[in-house]
Amino acid sequence: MLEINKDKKTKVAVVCPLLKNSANALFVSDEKAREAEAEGLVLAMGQEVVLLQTVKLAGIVPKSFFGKGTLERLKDECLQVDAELLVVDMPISAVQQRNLEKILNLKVIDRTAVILEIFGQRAHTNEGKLQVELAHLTYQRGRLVRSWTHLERQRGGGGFLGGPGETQIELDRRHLDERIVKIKKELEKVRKTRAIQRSARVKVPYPVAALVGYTNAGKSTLFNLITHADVFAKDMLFATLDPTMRKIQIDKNCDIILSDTVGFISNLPHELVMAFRATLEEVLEADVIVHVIDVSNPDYKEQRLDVLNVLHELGLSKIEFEDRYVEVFNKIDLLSDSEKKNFIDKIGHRTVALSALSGEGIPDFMQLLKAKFRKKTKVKNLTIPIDDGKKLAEIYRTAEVLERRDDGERIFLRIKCSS
Ligand SMILES: Nc1nc2c(ncn2[C@@H]2O[C@H](COP(=O)(O)OP(=O)(O)O)[C@@H](O)[C@H]2O)c(=O)[nH]1
Ligand SMILES: [Mg+2]
Repeated sequence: MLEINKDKKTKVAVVCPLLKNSANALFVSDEKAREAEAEGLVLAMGQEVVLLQTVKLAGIVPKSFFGKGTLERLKDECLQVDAELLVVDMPISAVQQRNLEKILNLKVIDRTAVILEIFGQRAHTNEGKLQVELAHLTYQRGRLVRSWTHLERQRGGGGFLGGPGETQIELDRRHLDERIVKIKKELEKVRKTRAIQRSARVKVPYPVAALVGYTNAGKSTLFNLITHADVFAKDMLFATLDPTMRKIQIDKNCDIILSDTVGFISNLPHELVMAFRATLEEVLEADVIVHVIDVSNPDYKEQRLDVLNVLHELGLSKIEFEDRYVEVFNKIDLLSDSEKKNFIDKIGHRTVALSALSGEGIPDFMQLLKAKFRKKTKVKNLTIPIDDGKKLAEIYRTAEVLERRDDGERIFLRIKCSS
């Protein structure tokens, strides 16, 4: 795991390598969108971006990933902005990482490590945590294979890079393998008992709306805008437990929890797919799923379908979609008037176009949420002791009281509340 100081943000330089003549080196079709995503990942990790650039490469240098010229320039630029960490937005080998760190005199991590860090910070459930740990161990294990130095040494290349000897690597590998086996067993167990665990889990006492969508779609911006605008967010019942969950009042007598989630990531390294899906399992438990789409991203259509496919694969049925799903076309402030009209025209009973930055369309979004949750309200009969003022106050705050009478000992209530 990365050693990150919780009180102070780490200054991060982000480099997106772009390989010439290699189609699959492109994660997304647009350089700017890719940079934005790489930046978004570092922000999601809770750190600060001080340098962000795309570097075009003719090829990868086996020893140090980048060539000499690029490295000299990078070193200079990192120094100028006081960078403390370099993120390479592509997988790099352990050897390349070690050499880059030496040359640049900076800690260096790759894209996979960044994503692992985010998942590690955000995994809540047992299964999620185990999946992330498994992915982490697999990643570490892969990085023990020093194929390049090994070859160099066989060829008489010197082995000047240092690092652990082969015996140490064998030991480390065995140790990792043992832990991997152990975690896989635990995962099996967790999966078997998952149904039981779910029902036993402390239920959040309010209905939940979960934000999903690609990294950089604007989920956190929307989350912050809505939860800060609302005075009821201030008593942040769950803020201490989890900063990605906040209570908001969307209507009189209707409090809900809004939950920000780990974003979808383009070209997710395959060893992280299971860990990511485990984090999404929680989303499926939400009462309403809010899919945030960045319509200014040239890939937004593919991304949208991607999210829908994964939600379906995870078990969200088409029928459920009707009342549990809301689609938000975000960043309409970046569109031309005619483009914008296109989205406004599509607004329906489960879609809304807005800008989380300018606030345009936010009232429509709140209306839509309200409508989704209104459907979920139920009428219930309750009886409470007449001297339980606290409970009574709570009921009045969270529900609509339709009828009230008492017999001197008990209060009988007929209320309308969210399920
Ligand atoms: N122009 C514009 N930028 C936005 C809007 N919403 C979010 N952003 C920007 O998009 C970037 C990613 O937003 P963020 O909320 O972190 O995305 P997340 O990864 O989905 O949580 C940030 O730089 C935001 O300022 C919007 O409506 N319009
Ligand atoms: Mg976010």
